[in-house]
Amino acid sequence: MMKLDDKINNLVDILLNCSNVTVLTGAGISAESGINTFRDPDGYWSKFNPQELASKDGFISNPEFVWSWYQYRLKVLHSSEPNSGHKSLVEFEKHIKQFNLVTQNVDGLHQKAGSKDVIELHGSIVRNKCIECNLPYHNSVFDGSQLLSKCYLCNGLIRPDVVWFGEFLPEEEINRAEVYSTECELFFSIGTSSEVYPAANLPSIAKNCGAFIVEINPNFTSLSSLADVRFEYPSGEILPKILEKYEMRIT
Ligand code: BJW
Ligand code: ZN
Repeated sequence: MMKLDDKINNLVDILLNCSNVTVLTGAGISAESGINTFRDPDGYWSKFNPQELASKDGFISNPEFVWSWYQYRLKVLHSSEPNSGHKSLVEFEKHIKQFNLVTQNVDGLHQKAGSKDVIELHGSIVRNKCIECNLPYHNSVFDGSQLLSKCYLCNGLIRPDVVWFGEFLPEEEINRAEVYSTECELFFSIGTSSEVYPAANLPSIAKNCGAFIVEINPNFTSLSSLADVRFEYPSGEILPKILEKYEMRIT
Protein backbone atom coordinates (compact mmCIF):
# COMPACT_ATOMS: atom_id res chain seq x y z
CA MET A 1 0.00 0.00 0.00
CA MET A 2 1.22 3.52 -0.84
CA LYS A 3 2.68 5.48 2.06
CA LEU A 4 0.56 8.42 3.26
CA ASP A 5 3.28 10.96 2.37
CA ASP A 6 3.45 9.65 -1.20
CA LYS A 7 -0.30 9.70 -1.49
CA ILE A 8 -0.41 13.32 -0.32
CA ASN A 9 2.43 14.29 -2.67
CA ASN A 10 0.60 12.72 -5.62
CA LEU A 11 -2.54 14.66 -4.74
CA VAL A 12 -0.56 17.89 -4.37
CA ASP A 13 0.95 17.30 -7.85
CA ILE A 14 -2.58 17.20 -9.24
CA LEU A 15 -3.82 20.12 -7.13
CA LEU A 16 -0.97 22.33 -8.33
CA ASN A 17 -2.25 21.93 -11.88
CA CYS A 18 -5.85 22.71 -10.97
CA SER A 19 -7.50 26.09 -11.16
CA ASN A 20 -11.05 24.88 -10.52
CA VAL A 21 -11.80 22.78 -7.44
CA THR A 22 -15.17 21.87 -5.94
CA VAL A 23 -15.57 20.65 -2.37
CA LEU A 24 -18.65 18.96 -0.95
CA THR A 25 -18.74 18.67 2.82
CA GLY A 26 -21.03 16.81 5.20
CA ALA A 27 -21.51 16.36 8.91
CA GLY A 28 -18.16 14.58 9.31
CA ILE A 29 -16.16 17.78 8.79
CA SER A 30 -17.81 19.25 11.88
CA ALA A 31 -17.45 16.08 14.00
CA GLU A 32 -14.12 17.28 15.39
CA SER A 33 -15.88 20.49 16.49
CA GLY A 34 -18.14 18.39 18.69
CA ILE A 35 -21.13 18.35 16.33
CA ASN A 36 -22.93 15.01 15.97
CA THR A 37 -23.17 13.32 12.60
CA PHE A 38 -26.36 11.57 11.47
CA ARG A 39 -25.47 8.08 10.31
CA ASP A 40 -22.42 7.14 12.40
CA PRO A 41 -23.06 4.53 15.13
CA ASP A 42 -23.54 7.32 17.69
CA GLY A 43 -25.17 9.72 15.18
CA TYR A 44 -28.60 11.30 15.52
CA TRP A 45 -30.33 8.70 13.38
CA SER A 46 -29.17 5.93 15.75
CA LYS A 47 -31.35 7.49 18.46
CA PHE A 48 -34.07 9.31 16.57
CA ASN A 49 -36.36 8.63 13.65
CA PRO A 50 -35.47 10.99 10.76
CA GLN A 51 -39.11 11.04 9.64
CA GLU A 52 -40.08 12.47 13.05
CA LEU A 53 -37.31 15.07 13.27
CA ALA A 54 -36.47 15.92 9.68
CA SER A 55 -39.72 16.02 7.77
CA LYS A 56 -42.55 18.53 7.49
CA ASP A 57 -45.07 15.89 8.61
CA GLY A 58 -42.93 15.18 11.68
CA PHE A 59 -42.88 18.88 12.55
CA ILE A 60 -46.63 19.26 12.07
CA SER A 61 -47.33 16.20 14.29
CA ASN A 62 -45.02 17.33 17.09
CA PRO A 63 -43.68 20.87 16.56
CA GLU A 64 -42.45 21.26 20.17
CA PHE A 65 -40.33 18.11 19.91
CA VAL A 66 -38.74 19.05 16.59
CA TRP A 67 -38.25 22.67 17.67
CA SER A 68 -36.55 21.57 20.90
CA TRP A 69 -34.15 19.30 18.95
CA TYR A 70 -33.07 22.21 16.76
CA GLN A 71 -32.72 24.45 19.84
CA TYR A 72 -30.57 21.75 21.46
CA ARG A 73 -28.37 21.68 18.34
CA LEU A 74 -28.10 25.49 18.40
CA LYS A 75 -27.01 25.28 22.02
CA VAL A 76 -24.25 22.79 21.14
CA LEU A 77 -23.24 24.98 18.21
CA HIS A 78 -23.11 28.06 20.43
CA SER A 79 -20.10 26.60 22.25
CA SER A 80 -18.45 25.06 19.16
CA GLU A 81 -15.63 26.38 17.04
CA PRO A 82 -14.48 25.56 13.52
CA ASN A 83 -11.76 22.91 13.50
CA SER A 84 -8.57 22.56 11.48
CA GLY A 85 -10.51 20.93 8.63
CA HIS A 86 -12.74 23.99 8.17
CA LYS A 87 -9.72 26.27 8.56
CA SER A 88 -7.66 24.40 5.94
CA LEU A 89 -10.42 24.92 3.38
CA VAL A 90 -10.26 28.68 4.05
CA GLU A 91 -6.56 28.58 3.10
CA PHE A 92 -7.15 26.51 -0.05
CA GLU A 93 -9.77 29.07 -1.11
CA LYS A 94 -7.09 31.78 -0.99
CA HIS A 95 -4.73 29.88 -3.32
CA ILE A 96 -7.03 28.25 -5.87
CA LYS A 97 -8.41 30.48 -8.62
CA GLN A 98 -11.92 29.00 -8.67
CA PHE A 99 -12.67 27.28 -5.37
CA ASN A 100 -16.27 26.21 -4.86
CA LEU A 101 -17.41 25.18 -1.40
CA VAL A 102 -20.69 23.31 -1.18
CA THR A 103 -21.97 22.04 2.15
CA GLN A 104 -24.84 19.90 3.36
CA ASN A 105 -24.23 21.25 6.85
CA VAL A 106 -26.54 23.72 8.51
CA ASP A 107 -24.10 24.70 11.26
CA GLY A 108 -22.41 27.75 9.67
CA LEU A 109 -18.94 26.61 10.79
CA HIS A 110 -17.39 27.10 7.34
CA GLN A 111 -18.49 30.75 7.42
CA LYS A 112 -17.31 31.10 11.02
CA ALA A 113 -13.89 29.76 9.95
CA GLY A 114 -13.73 32.45 7.25
CA SER A 115 -14.88 30.74 4.04
CA LYS A 116 -16.31 33.43 1.81
CA ASP A 117 -18.88 31.93 -0.53
CA VAL A 118 -20.47 28.85 0.99
CA ILE A 119 -23.29 27.10 -0.86
CA GLU A 120 -25.64 25.74 1.80
CA LEU A 121 -27.63 22.95 0.16
CA HIS A 122 -29.69 22.06 3.24
CA GLY A 123 -30.28 25.55 4.63
CA SER A 124 -29.12 26.96 7.93
CA ILE A 125 -29.99 26.28 11.53
CA VAL A 126 -29.55 29.94 12.47
CA ARG A 127 -32.40 31.03 10.21
CA ASN A 128 -36.12 30.31 10.62
CA LYS A 129 -39.12 30.79 8.37
CA CYS A 130 -42.90 30.57 8.53
CA ILE A 131 -44.12 27.09 7.59
CA GLU A 132 -47.09 28.61 5.74
CA CYS A 133 -45.99 31.83 4.02
CA ASN A 134 -42.17 31.27 4.11
CA LEU A 135 -41.57 34.70 5.67
CA PRO A 136 -37.98 34.66 6.96
CA TYR A 137 -37.45 34.98 10.69
CA HIS A 138 -33.96 35.43 12.00
CA ASN A 139 -33.10 33.88 15.31
CA SER A 140 -33.11 36.53 17.98
CA VAL A 141 -31.01 34.34 20.27
CA PHE A 142 -28.48 31.73 19.19
CA ASP A 143 -28.01 29.89 22.47
CA GLY A 144 -30.86 27.43 22.03
CA SER A 145 -33.30 29.25 24.30
CA GLN A 146 -35.73 30.50 21.69
CA LEU A 147 -39.34 29.39 22.11
CA LEU A 148 -41.55 27.98 19.39
CA SER A 149 -43.62 30.82 17.99
CA LYS A 150 -46.09 31.77 15.27
CA CYS A 151 -45.94 34.05 12.25
CA TYR A 152 -47.24 37.55 12.92
CA LEU A 153 -48.62 37.71 9.38
CA CYS A 154 -50.46 34.40 8.98
CA ASN A 155 -50.24 32.65 12.36
CA GLY A 156 -48.29 29.75 10.79
CA LEU A 157 -45.70 27.99 12.93
CA ILE A 158 -42.11 29.21 12.71
CA ARG A 159 -39.77 26.39 11.66
CA PRO A 160 -36.02 26.09 11.11
CA ASP A 161 -34.95 27.13 7.60
CA VAL A 162 -33.42 23.75 6.80
CA VAL A 163 -34.28 21.24 4.09
CA TRP A 164 -36.18 18.25 5.38
CA PHE A 165 -36.78 14.93 3.61
CA GLY A 166 -39.22 15.28 0.73
CA GLU A 167 -38.52 19.00 0.37
CA PHE A 168 -36.78 20.59 -2.59
CA LEU A 169 -33.32 22.02 -2.11
CA PRO A 170 -33.01 25.79 -2.69
CA GLU A 171 -32.98 26.08 -6.46
CA GLU A 172 -30.13 28.54 -6.87
CA GLU A 173 -27.87 26.59 -4.50
CA ILE A 174 -28.38 23.16 -6.08
CA ASN A 175 -28.06 24.65 -9.58
CA ARG A 176 -24.78 26.33 -8.69
CA ALA A 177 -23.51 23.14 -7.04
CA GLU A 178 -24.31 21.12 -10.17
CA VAL A 179 -22.60 23.63 -12.45
CA TYR A 180 -19.52 23.71 -10.20
CA SER A 181 -19.46 19.91 -10.26
CA THR A 182 -19.49 19.82 -14.05
CA GLU A 183 -16.78 22.50 -14.35
CA CYS A 184 -14.23 21.41 -11.76
CA GLU A 185 -11.01 19.52 -12.43
CA LEU A 186 -10.85 18.09 -8.93
CA PHE A 187 -13.71 17.24 -6.58
CA PHE A 188 -13.32 16.65 -2.85
CA SER A 189 -16.01 14.77 -0.93
CA ILE A 190 -15.34 15.36 2.75
CA GLY A 191 -17.15 13.86 5.74
CA THR A 192 -20.32 12.78 4.02
CA SER A 193 -21.89 9.33 3.84
CA SER A 194 -23.10 10.15 0.29
CA GLU A 195 -26.48 8.68 1.17
CA VAL A 196 -28.68 11.75 0.70
CA TYR A 197 -29.79 12.95 -2.71
CA PRO A 198 -29.49 15.11 -4.69
CA ALA A 199 -26.20 16.08 -2.96
CA ALA A 200 -24.95 12.51 -3.38
CA ASN A 201 -25.16 12.93 -7.17
CA LEU A 202 -22.59 15.72 -7.26
CA PRO A 203 -19.43 13.56 -7.22
CA SER A 204 -20.83 11.37 -10.02
CA ILE A 205 -21.61 14.48 -12.07
CA ALA A 206 -18.02 15.65 -11.54
CA LYS A 207 -16.58 12.22 -12.37
CA ASN A 208 -18.65 11.99 -15.57
CA CYS A 209 -17.26 15.38 -16.58
CA GLY A 210 -13.70 14.17 -16.09
CA ALA A 211 -12.86 15.44 -12.60
CA PHE A 212 -10.47 13.63 -10.27
CA ILE A 213 -12.43 12.50 -7.20
CA VAL A 214 -10.92 12.61 -3.72
CA GLU A 215 -12.77 11.21 -0.72
CA ILE A 216 -11.84 12.11 2.85
CA ASN A 217 -13.68 9.91 5.30
CA PRO A 218 -12.48 7.46 7.97
CA ASN A 219 -15.17 5.03 6.77
CA PHE A 220 -16.11 3.43 3.48
CA THR A 221 -19.16 5.07 1.84
CA SER A 222 -21.38 4.65 -1.21
CA LEU A 223 -18.95 6.96 -3.02
CA SER A 224 -15.76 5.11 -2.12
CA SER A 225 -15.66 2.76 -5.10
CA LEU A 226 -15.96 5.75 -7.46
CA ALA A 227 -13.23 7.83 -5.80
CA ASP A 228 -9.83 8.08 -7.50
CA VAL A 229 -8.12 8.43 -4.15
CA ARG A 230 -9.34 7.97 -0.58
CA PHE A 231 -7.90 9.29 2.66
CA GLU A 232 -9.29 7.18 5.48
CA TYR A 233 -8.64 9.82 8.12
CA PRO A 234 -10.60 12.44 10.05
CA SER A 235 -10.70 15.59 7.94
CA GLY A 236 -9.30 17.72 10.76
CA GLU A 237 -6.15 15.57 10.68
CA ILE A 238 -5.59 15.06 6.97
CA LEU A 239 -6.59 18.43 5.47
CA PRO A 240 -3.89 20.38 7.35
CA LYS A 241 -1.31 17.80 6.15
CA ILE A 242 -2.40 18.19 2.53
CA LEU A 243 -2.44 21.99 2.93
CA GLU A 244 1.04 22.03 4.45
CA LYS A 245 2.58 20.10 1.54
CA TYR A 246 0.60 22.17 -0.97
CA GLU A 247 1.76 25.47 0.55
CA MET A 248 5.39 24.27 0.63
CA ARG A 249 5.20 23.74 -3.13
CA ILE A 250 3.51 27.01 -4.13
CA THR A 251 5.93 29.31 -2.33
C1 BJW B 1 -15.97 11.93 9.19
C2 BJW B 1 -15.48 12.27 10.44
C3 BJW B 1 -14.33 13.08 10.47
C4 BJW B 1 -17.26 11.09 10.74
N1 BJW B 1 -13.77 13.46 9.33
N2 BJW B 1 -15.38 12.33 8.07
C5 BJW B 1 -34.42 6.87 -2.92
C6 BJW B 1 -33.35 7.08 -3.78
C7 BJW B 1 -32.85 8.35 -3.96
C8 BJW B 1 -33.37 9.44 -3.29
C9 BJW B 1 -34.43 9.23 -2.45
C10 BJW B 1 -34.96 7.97 -2.28
N3 BJW B 1 -35.96 8.07 -1.38
C11 BJW B 1 -36.09 9.38 -1.00
C12 BJW B 1 -35.15 10.10 -1.64
C13 BJW B 1 -34.91 11.54 -1.52
C14 BJW B 1 -34.23 11.90 -0.21
C15 BJW B 1 -33.04 10.99 0.03
O1 BJW B 1 -31.96 11.21 -0.46
N4 BJW B 1 -33.21 9.96 0.82
C16 BJW B 1 -32.13 8.99 1.05
C17 BJW B 1 -31.74 8.99 2.53
C18 BJW B 1 -32.59 7.67 0.54
N5 BJW B 1 -33.80 13.27 -0.36
C19 BJW B 1 -34.60 14.29 -0.11
O2 BJW B 1 -35.75 14.15 0.31
C20 BJW B 1 -34.06 15.67 -0.42
N6 BJW B 1 -34.97 16.37 -1.23
C21 BJW B 1 -35.31 15.95 -2.47
O3 BJW B 1 -34.84 14.93 -2.96
O4 BJW B 1 -36.21 16.76 -3.11
C22 BJW B 1 -36.83 16.26 -4.29
C23 BJW B 1 -38.09 15.51 -3.88
C24 BJW B 1 -39.18 16.26 -3.46
C25 BJW B 1 -40.36 15.58 -3.11
C26 BJW B 1 -40.37 14.18 -3.08
C27 BJW B 1 -39.25 13.45 -3.45
C28 BJW B 1 -38.09 14.13 -3.86
C29 BJW B 1 -33.89 16.48 0.85
C30 BJW B 1 -32.82 15.91 1.74
C31 BJW B 1 -32.80 16.68 3.05
C32 BJW B 1 -31.79 16.11 4.03
N7 BJW B 1 -32.02 16.71 5.32
C33 BJW B 1 -31.12 16.41 6.42
C34 BJW B 1 -31.66 17.07 7.74
C35 BJW B 1 -31.95 18.54 7.61
C36 BJW B 1 -30.80 19.43 7.99
C37 BJW B 1 -30.40 19.28 9.45
O5 BJW B 1 -31.23 19.23 10.33
O6 BJW B 1 -29.17 19.24 9.70
O7 BJW B 1 -29.79 16.87 6.11
S1 BJW B 1 -30.92 14.66 6.71
C38 BJW B 1 -29.20 14.75 7.09
O8 BJW B 1 -28.48 14.01 6.06
C39 BJW B 1 -28.81 16.24 6.95
C40 BJW B 1 -27.49 16.11 6.23
O9 BJW B 1 -27.15 17.31 5.58
C41 BJW B 1 -27.72 14.94 5.29
C42 BJW B 1 -26.45 14.28 4.81
O10 BJW B 1 -25.76 13.69 5.86
P1 BJW B 1 -24.15 13.70 5.90
O11 BJW B 1 -23.67 15.09 5.99
O12 BJW B 1 -23.62 12.88 4.81
O13 BJW B 1 -23.90 13.04 7.34
P2 BJW B 1 -23.81 11.48 7.71
O14 BJW B 1 -23.99 11.38 9.17
O15 BJW B 1 -24.70 10.67 6.86
O16 BJW B 1 -22.32 11.08 7.32
C43 BJW B 1 -21.22 11.61 8.03
C44 BJW B 1 -19.95 11.00 7.44
O17 BJW B 1 -18.86 11.62 8.08
C45 BJW B 1 -19.84 9.50 7.69
O18 BJW B 1 -19.58 8.84 6.45
C46 BJW B 1 -18.61 9.37 8.62
O19 BJW B 1 -17.84 8.23 8.34
C47 BJW B 1 -17.86 10.62 8.32
N8 BJW B 1 -17.04 11.14 9.42
N9 BJW B 1 -16.26 11.68 11.42
C48 BJW B 1 -14.29 13.04 8.16
N10 BJW B 1 -13.76 13.43 11.68
ZN1 ZN C 1 -46.55 33.27 7.80
